[in-house]
Amino acid sequence: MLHKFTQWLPKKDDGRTNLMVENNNLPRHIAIIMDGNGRWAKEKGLPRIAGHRAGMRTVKNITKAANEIGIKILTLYAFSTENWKRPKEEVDYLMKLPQEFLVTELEELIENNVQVKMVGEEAGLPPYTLEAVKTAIEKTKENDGLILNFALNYGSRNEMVNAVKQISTDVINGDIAVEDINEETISNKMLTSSFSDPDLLIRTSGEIRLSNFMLWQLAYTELWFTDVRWPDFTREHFYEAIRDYQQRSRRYGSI
Ligand code: V07
Repeated sequence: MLHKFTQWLPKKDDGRTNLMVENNNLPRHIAIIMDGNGRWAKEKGLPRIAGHRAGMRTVKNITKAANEIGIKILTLYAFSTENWKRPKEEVDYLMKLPQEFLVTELEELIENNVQVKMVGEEAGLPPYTLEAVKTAIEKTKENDGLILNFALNYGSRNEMVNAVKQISTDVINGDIAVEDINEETISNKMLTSSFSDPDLLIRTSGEIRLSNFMLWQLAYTELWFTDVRWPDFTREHFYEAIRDYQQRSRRYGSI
């Protein structure tokens, strides 16, 4: 099953491009909602899972592109807490992708000094999925290059509910006073507490919404939307988004 549809994979990215980005004012943390895999497949008369497979090649290409220009953190929304509602066959296929991705890519990620991380609920993931991700995290934990952070079984409201529960418990235990709760208290209880907030959010495939992704963390993030389906998203599109970010003036709500 996993080796079908290879003729439809996006091209391997050889790194050659005319379009470049300047390395001043680079976004430190880029988050991506990788939408449009199913739609891409449907438009080609292929099953949805062929789109997911093609999307995995884009993950590889964009990770490489991000690493080469010196992005520090790349967070990819791979599976949301809402995605469990999809047909069982599709969910089963998706849950095999982390393992498949890592079998083929982990060695190169290690060579390229990439650190793999994950944000999301571990509970609910199949053991083989979680084990693959944990192995990758463990094997790349000494690396200090690009952080490749997969949002897997992630939902932002659920993350906030858990933060409220934890802070409430801290209050009851007398570890913090209610008056002392501030934005930092909350940020520290988020699954993303070890990362800076995203500077740039990219969403592919035309939908202009956040879909329960990093709602707290995106407060001041620059947003960039494109109609391009994730499997068709190239290094050129990625650099275009970054150049657009670079020419925006960021004000953080002030003038
Ligand atoms: C998934 C391929 C990309 C398009 C979006 C949906 C389908 C890579 C991973 C992955 C996750 C964790 C990890 C290594 C790789 C992945 C899922 C779906 C569930 F440690 N792509 N990809 N995981 N798609």
